Amino acid sequence: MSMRTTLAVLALVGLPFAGCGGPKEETPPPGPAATSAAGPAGGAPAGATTGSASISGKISFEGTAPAPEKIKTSADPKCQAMHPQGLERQTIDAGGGGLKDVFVYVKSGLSGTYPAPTEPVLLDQKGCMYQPHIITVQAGQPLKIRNSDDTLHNIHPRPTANPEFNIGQPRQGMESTKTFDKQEIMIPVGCDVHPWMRSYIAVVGHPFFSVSKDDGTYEIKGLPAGDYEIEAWHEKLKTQTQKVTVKDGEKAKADFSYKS
Ligand SMILES: [Cu+2]
Repeated sequence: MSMRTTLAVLALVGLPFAGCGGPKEETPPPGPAATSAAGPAGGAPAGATTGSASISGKISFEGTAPAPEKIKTSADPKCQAMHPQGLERQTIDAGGGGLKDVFVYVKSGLSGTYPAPTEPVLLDQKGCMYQPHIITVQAGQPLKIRNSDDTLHNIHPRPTANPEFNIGQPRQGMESTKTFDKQEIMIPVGCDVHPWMRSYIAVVGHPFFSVSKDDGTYEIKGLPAGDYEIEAWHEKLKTQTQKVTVKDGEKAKADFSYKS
C-alpha cells in the first residue's frame, strides 16, 4: 500500500468525526467524584489521627482593593471568543464581604500521620483560566489536570521542594494526573501559552486546611485537640499566623484582618 493510499484510508476512517467541527477527543463529562474531591479540606481518610474540634473564622479586608486588571486575550483568538465582554482578574477580591481565596492551614502543632486520600483533586483549564484559583492537595494525593478548552494549554508549575513539570495539552478533554510528595506552600502555576493564566497549588502534609469563600469565611474540621499555629496565605498580601488552642468537640474562632 502506498503512502498516498494509507492516508486516504485514514482520512476515510476519520470522516465520521470530521463532520462535527474537527477532530476532538471524546471523553466522558466530569463525574461528581472528580469534582467533589476538589473542595478544600475534604476530610482525613480512615486511619488518620482526626478529632472533633474545628477552627473557623473570617478573613476581612479593610481599605480599597485595586481595580480589576484587564487581560488582553487577543494573542489567542479562541480565548478571546470565550470572553466577548473581555476578561478581568481581581487578585484582591473582597467584593463578597470578606477576602476570598485565602489559604488557611495548620502550620504547626500536629503530631499524627495522615495518609493521602486516593480521590484526585481537579485542576481545570476552562475559559482560558484555571479553576479553582487556589488548589489544595495533600502530599501524595493525585492531582488531575484537565483541559476543558478547545485550545492548547500548557500546565507548568514551578515548585521548589517538589520536581517541576511542564505538560502540553493541545486538545479539549485531555487529562494528566500528577502527585506532589512533599509539603509545599505555595507552588505557582502558569501556562506558557497564555501568560495571564495563574493559579497556586498548596501541598499539605495533613488534611487540616481550607480556602476562604466569597464572604471570606473558612473552616478547618476534624481536628484533634491541641495547641496549633495556623497561617493565612494570600497571593498578594503577607502571611499571618495565630496561636489557637482547641479541646475535643470545641469550635474555636480565628479571624484574620488585612488592610490595604
Ligand atoms: Cu493556557
